[in-house]
Amino acid sequence: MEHRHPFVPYSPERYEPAEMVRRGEEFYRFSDRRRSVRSFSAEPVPYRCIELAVRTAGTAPSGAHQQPWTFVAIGDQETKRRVRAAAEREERQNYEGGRLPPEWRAALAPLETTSDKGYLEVAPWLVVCFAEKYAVRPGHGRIRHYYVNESVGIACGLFIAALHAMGLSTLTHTPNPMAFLSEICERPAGERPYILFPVGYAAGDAEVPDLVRKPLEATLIRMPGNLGL
Ligand code: IYR
Repeated sequence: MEHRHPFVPYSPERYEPAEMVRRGEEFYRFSDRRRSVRSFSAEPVPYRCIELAVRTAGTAPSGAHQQPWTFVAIGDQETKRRVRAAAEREERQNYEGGRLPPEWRAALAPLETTSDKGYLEVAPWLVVCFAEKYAVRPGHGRIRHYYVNESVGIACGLFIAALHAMGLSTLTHTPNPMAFLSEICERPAGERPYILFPVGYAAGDAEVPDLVRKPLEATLIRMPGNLGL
């Protein structure tokens, strides 16, 4: 951004320790109920929900506050069909054409994913997040963006959490390669497809693998000697 920002006071909420823990537990339990879904209901979802999820994504911190993200919402059946066809074309090469190295295939095997991406036509919305590697200002050329992957990753995390808060499901789908999304969504060269999110209600008969989350002891390491209550 060219202009400077005035500084304004900021006083986030404070809670008593017991209330902090209660709120943290509640948010954790809510987050722990979220699962990635590959089986969607075709039931329509209000566009307002997509707007709210993207507004939430846009609250993410970003390198130099450059906000290097753009979300494209696709609700049109014919465009969804084109996305599915292009994604499956690529994935057939991955799964059936031997493009996925054996080690990668082995890592995916427990999830039972295949080149069939039918959910891309069933979910009422496909939301494609683009990462803006650089901006183009007429007369200035390219303006480099910083920490694009970190910034866009955080924005996508918030997007997923917002959908979950509304009772909606999604999948962080990364068809590989996904350059076809730039073409279908008509995005400029500085933007790269980052994640394709089918968004909708989970199908009534949806099933998910019974995965176990890594325990806290393996996720958080407390170094000795630090202060803490
Ligand atoms: N993009 C492929 C393969 C795939 C890769 C990973 I890593 C996953 O966690 C899941 C799938 C596909 O969408 O099937």
